[in-house]
Amino acid sequence: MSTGYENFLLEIKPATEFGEQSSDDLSSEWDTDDAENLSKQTLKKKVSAWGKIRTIVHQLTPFIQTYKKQRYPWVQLAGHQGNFKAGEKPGTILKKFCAREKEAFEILMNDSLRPFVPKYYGSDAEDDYIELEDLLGRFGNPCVMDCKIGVRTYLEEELLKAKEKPKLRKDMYEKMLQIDRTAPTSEEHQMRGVTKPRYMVWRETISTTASFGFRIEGVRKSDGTSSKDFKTTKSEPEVKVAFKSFIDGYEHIVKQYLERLHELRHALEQSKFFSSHEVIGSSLLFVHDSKQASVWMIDFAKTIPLPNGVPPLRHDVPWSVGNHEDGYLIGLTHLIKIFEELIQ
Ligand code: I3P
Repeated sequence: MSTGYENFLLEIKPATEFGEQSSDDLSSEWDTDDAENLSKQTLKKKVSAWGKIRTIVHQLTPFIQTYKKQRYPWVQLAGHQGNFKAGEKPGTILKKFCAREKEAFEILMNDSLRPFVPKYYGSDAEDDYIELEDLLGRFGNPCVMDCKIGVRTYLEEELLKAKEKPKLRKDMYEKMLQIDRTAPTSEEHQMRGVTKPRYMVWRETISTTASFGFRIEGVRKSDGTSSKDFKTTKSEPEVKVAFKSFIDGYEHIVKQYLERLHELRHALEQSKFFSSHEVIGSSLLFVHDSKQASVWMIDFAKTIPLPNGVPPLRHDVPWSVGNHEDGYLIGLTHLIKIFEELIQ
């Protein structure tokens, strides 16, 4: 695919997630404190204005609107390009700058995990973007699958922040409703909002995150069709159906995926980066065409060094507040098991 994996990622988000916002950047409208200060009428006006923008952008740019990290849909409406754009050098992409991700890549370039992450070429002078290898460049009409790894998808610090100053996310409440109208508590229904950790934990339990340590975020097949309809894919048979569909017609390359996953596990065991970082919200990107298959670790915006005094992480033990464990290896072990069973 000549356009790079940013386009794949742009495509796979469903329209229903268009209202996604960052708690850091955009949630003030939904903060309890702020909401209290607004009259009901003002709040109603704001919501309906938002709804209109959402509709317009949805009609004009149905794919770009739903990009994973896109938290400024009106910015898209104004022509901004979202989190990714084509790199200036061939074979590269530019990803919206995130200091944590930049720091992670800087360390990863000198770590045993280097062959398992996109090459990092630095950031621009203004720190607007980081430049990364386009992982799809070497594939012809690739099939791509994004699996978010770990038993947990929020940082311990997010949890702490939410406890100290709970913020209500209306967008997350609405996303919850779209999947299960009975999921919010009566109090949440009343407030028409949920906190981010509450939503994230709920998402973990309705999918395979909490049980298997990974979940499928999106799949794109070589015929160009894509789906992100995996939020409630929870049982092993359901995961296998999705994986089978992903490799349908390419069964001969599954062995390559397995080899790569075993190599990754070995590299993780050697990695100083891995033992010293809480890896949250990071994905494994599976890419294959008719000749080759490979897997990379991507998305390090929520990968952070352990605080002083916390012992190196094992990544294969349960999380409890304070131990910073993320269950990354629990997820990898399950993925390997499922691919092994698919070969059989
Ligand atoms: C989103 C998903 C993202 C998360 C985002 C959520 O939920 O969990 O990982 O971003 O939070 O809305 P969903 O997949 O159900 O749409 P981060 O990982 O960056 O926290 P956000 O809306 O605050 O960006």
